[in-house]
Amino acid sequence: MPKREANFLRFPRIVHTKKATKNPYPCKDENRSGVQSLVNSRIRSNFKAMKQQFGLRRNIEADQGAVSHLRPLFSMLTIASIVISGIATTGLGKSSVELKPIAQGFTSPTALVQLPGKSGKRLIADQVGTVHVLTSEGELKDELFLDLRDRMVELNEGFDERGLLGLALHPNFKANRRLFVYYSAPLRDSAPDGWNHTSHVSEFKVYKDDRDQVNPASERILLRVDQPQFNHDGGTITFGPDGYLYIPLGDGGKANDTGKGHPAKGNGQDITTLLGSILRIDVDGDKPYGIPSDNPFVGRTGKDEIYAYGLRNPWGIAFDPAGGHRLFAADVGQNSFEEVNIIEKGGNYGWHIREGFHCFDPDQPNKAPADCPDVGANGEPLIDPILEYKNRKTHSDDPEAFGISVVGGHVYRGEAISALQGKYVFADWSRNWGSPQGVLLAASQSDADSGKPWRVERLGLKGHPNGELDSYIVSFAQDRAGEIYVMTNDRNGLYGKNGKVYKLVPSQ
Ligand SMILES: [Ca+2]
Ligand SMILES: [Ca+2]
Repeated sequence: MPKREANFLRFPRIVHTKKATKNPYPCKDENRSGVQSLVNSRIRSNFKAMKQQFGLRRNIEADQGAVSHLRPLFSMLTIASIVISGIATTGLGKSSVELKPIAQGFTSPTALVQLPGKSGKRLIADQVGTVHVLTSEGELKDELFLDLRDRMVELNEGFDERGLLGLALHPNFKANRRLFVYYSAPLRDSAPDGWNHTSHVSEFKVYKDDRDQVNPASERILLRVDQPQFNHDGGTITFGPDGYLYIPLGDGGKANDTGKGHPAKGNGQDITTLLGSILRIDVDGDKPYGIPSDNPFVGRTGKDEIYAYGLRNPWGIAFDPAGGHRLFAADVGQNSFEEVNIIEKGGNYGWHIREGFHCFDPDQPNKAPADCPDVGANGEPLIDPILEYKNRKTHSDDPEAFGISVVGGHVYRGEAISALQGKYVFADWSRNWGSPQGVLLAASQSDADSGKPWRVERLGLKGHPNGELDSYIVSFAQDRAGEIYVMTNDRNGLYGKNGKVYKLVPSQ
C-alpha cells in the first residue's frame, strides 16, 4: 500500500446557504407507538444513561443486576450449511442474494479481517475482548488469536457500547507482524474524576513462529482517550490507502453531546478535544505515533490528530476499495435521523448543530429547529451527509424510518453479486431496542443525481422481504475480493453466544 496521499476523488462539498433546513425526506406524521418498558435490574445502573441516549421506553432484555466480565467458552465449530436466501428487491435488479453463515458462537462480533497470503484465514473480533482465527476450512481454532479481557474495563452483561471495537492489520503485516486494536480499558488515573473509561489504540505483534497468535507481551499503547460516558465510542479503526491509521471517536457519550465531559459547544464541534472526530495517525512515525504533515490542524489551533470532526458516534468507517477510495462513515443519530457521510480532510460534519440534513437543538432533541448556523465556530461550512433516513424513535410508524441506529458498511466491490456492484451496503442495528430486528440496507447514487442525497433501499431477503433479520446487526467487514460480511448478535447485550458472521453471497 503506497504511503502518502492517495488520489482521492473529492466528494462535492455541500455547503449550506442561509437557513440550512432542507429536508429531502419530508416528514409524515410522527406517530409514536409507546412500548411499555420492562426495565430489568441488571442494567438499572445504566438505564438512565441509555434512556437519555435512546429516549426510549422499551423492553430491555436482561434479567438481573450483576455485571460481569464475560468469559465465553468457545468450541470449535463446523459451520452449518443453512443459508438464508433472499431476493434483492426494487432497484437491485432480480439478482438474488443470500446470507451464508460462516462462523458462529460469538457474543457480539465487531470486526473481521482477512490474513494476507493464500491461507484463506480470517480473524474475527468479539466485543467481549477476544479475537479468533477462522480457518480456510471454516472452523474456529480453539486457541485464541488475542485475548484482551484482562486489559478491558468491566463490561455490562446487558447493553454496552464498550469493548473490543476495532481490529486492523498493518498494511505490511506480512513482513512486520504488526496489528492494531481499539478497546475500552479501565479509566486511567490521570482522567477526570467520575469519567467512565479510557479508550486504547494499541499495537501488538504476532509470534514469529506462530502467525495465528499474538504475543500478549508485545502491546504498545499508541493512544489513550478518556471517555466521560460508556457510550458513543466509535472504534472501527482502519488503514487508509495512504497507509495511515484512521480512528473514529464518538462525542464521549450520554446524549445531545452535553453534560459531564462535554463542553458547551459539544465535543463534536470542539477541535481541541479528540472526541467527536476521525483521527489520522502515522503508526510508522515518531513514537508513540507520527502526525501526517498534511493533517488539517497541523500548525494551527486544533488537535493535530484530527482528520475530520463534527461527529456523534461514527460506528463503521470504511474506505471504498475501488473508485476514488472515498471514506464512508456512518454517524449514529440522536432521536430523529440516521446518517452516512463521505469524509473529507478537515470536514466538519455538523454534530451537534445538525442531525442528518436537519438543524438540531440539544435542549429539544426531538424537535428540529427551523434555523441553525450553517458554519462551525471558525466559519467552516457544515458538511451534509450523503444520505439520511428517519429514526423510529421519533418517526415510529413512518415507512421511511428503517430503525434506530445506523451501522456503517462497505461499498460492494466483489464479483459475485453484480446487482450490488458499487452500492454502499450497510444496516440499521434494529427496528426496536428490545427485539432483534436489524435491517439490511443498500445505498447508491447515479451520475445524474450527483450532489443529491444517495438513494437508500432495503436489501430484501427471501423469507425476510424487508431485509429484516431476526438479529441485531452489529457490524460489517469486507475481504480483499470486495465481498461483504455481516456480523450479528441475537441479543442487545453482551451475554450468550448467539453472535454470528455471515457472508453476502449470490443465491444458489
Ligand atoms: Ca494543531
Ligand atoms: Ca452530520
